[in-house]
Amino acid sequence: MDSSKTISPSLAERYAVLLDTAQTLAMAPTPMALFAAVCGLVRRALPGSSYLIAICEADGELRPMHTEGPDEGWSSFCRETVSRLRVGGTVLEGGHAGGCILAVPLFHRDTFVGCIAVARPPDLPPFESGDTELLQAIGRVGALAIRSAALAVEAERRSREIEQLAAAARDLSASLELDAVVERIAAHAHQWVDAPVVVWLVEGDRVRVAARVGAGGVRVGEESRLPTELVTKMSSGGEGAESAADLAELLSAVHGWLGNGGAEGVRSTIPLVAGRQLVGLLTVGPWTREEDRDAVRLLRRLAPHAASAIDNARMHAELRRLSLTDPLVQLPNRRQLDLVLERDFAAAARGRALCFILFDLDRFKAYNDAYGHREGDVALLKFAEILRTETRTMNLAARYGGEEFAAILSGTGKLGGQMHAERVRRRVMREFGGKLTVSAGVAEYRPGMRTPIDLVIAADRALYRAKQTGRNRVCLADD
Ligand code: GH3
Ligand code: MG
Ligand code: MG
Repeated sequence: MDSSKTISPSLAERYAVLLDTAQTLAMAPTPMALFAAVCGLVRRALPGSSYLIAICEADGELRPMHTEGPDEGWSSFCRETVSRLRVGGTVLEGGHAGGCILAVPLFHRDTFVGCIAVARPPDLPPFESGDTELLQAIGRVGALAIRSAALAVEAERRSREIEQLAAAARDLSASLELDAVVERIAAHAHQWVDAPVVVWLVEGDRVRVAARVGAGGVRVGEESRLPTELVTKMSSGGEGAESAADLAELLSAVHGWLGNGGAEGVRSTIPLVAGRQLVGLLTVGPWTREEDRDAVRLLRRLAPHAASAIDNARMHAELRRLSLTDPLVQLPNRRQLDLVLERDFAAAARGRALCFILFDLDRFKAYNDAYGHREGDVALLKFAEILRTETRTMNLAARYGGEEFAAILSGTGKLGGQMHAERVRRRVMREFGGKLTVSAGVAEYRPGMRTPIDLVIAADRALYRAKQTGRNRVCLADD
């Protein structure tokens, strides 16, 4: 006597289920309704406590699509049994608390589509061969519909992802400021994955923390050196960079550096490669949720957009730097001087001291005539270097134009300016051995001045006096 007879539906009922299957599947209006309908049929035919319909996804993983009843740890069940199911095997094994689980694979033609599983608690009789055959029969009838539904779900998920990706890529390309770009990358990643995020920028062989969201073992601004060889290999292009064995070495360095803070979960690092250049890294984790796996996959697809946004922002910064730098002497040019003077003049109007100095090389035309234009250029470079090293980094030394240079000393008055100009003048005497000299006019901000031009005119007048009274000297503006 088979004890299952007492709990299982009659043979006639089982056939009725099978006959109903095709019709039920044909009537399901949506993929999710279809999964629920299949599950309902299985429940009618095979009493149990929990049910699972899982789908084999494009990456070969088996994912729960629909479950009913208490969770039997279906996600890990799928991971552990997928290799057996894929080759057509039926799975019959112990479930929670002494129960048992029966799972059959679904095949459409020869393609592994997914599986149906039923869990039965210990107080019900164990599964028998008739149960397996019935489940297989339902699977055979339902496989095509389940496959189509799974494809529809997958297509919908992908189109949602494409929308998300497009929106994020648009957002990243909307800014040309590097700081804003890395902040946005971190914000998007954190929005998608429920875990700490760090954006690293690679500059030469250095890697620096550029943005961070959520708890993490590193601070923005921290940096470290990477083996140059590694960066070169990593920069070998998108796919190559991902698969390079060296990536593991790099990541373990970065991950070791991040520390784990005792947290469980997976940490993922995504290389940001623009062109053939490794421009940064994105680390997310530790993450634990199943849906974070999809989010990380999506982040990998965002990576090229993130990398090119970083690249563009850097290019923009470089162009801006070039447009503000004199190409011959590599000092800030007149344009940058005007910007800084505007800013410092406003601060001076609020009470901060400000000194402006104009330098003009003496009889430079004659110097050119005597030594040639090329030697003249060398002299300009040398003077620029003297001015640069004599000027503190908080101040500004600039090429004003031709053989004229300027210094803006913020927080300094006329006497401080005079000392600075004198130091420069004496060094020129020393380093050029008297063959070239410089004159300077020094002016400080006065409350009557209305615009920066007033300050420049005052310095120019002082310079004119230096020229008139013999050159190779520093003159102060009249009060
Ligand atoms: P002063 O003492 O009155 O300033 O005499 P000066 O000869 O220096 O003044 P002037 O304004 O007559 O001549 C400036 C010279 O600077 C003329 C110009 O050829 C030269 N000069 C300007 N820019 C450059 C440059 O980029 N390279 C070189 N080699 N010479 C330059
Ligand atoms: Mg001049
Ligand atoms: Mg001159």
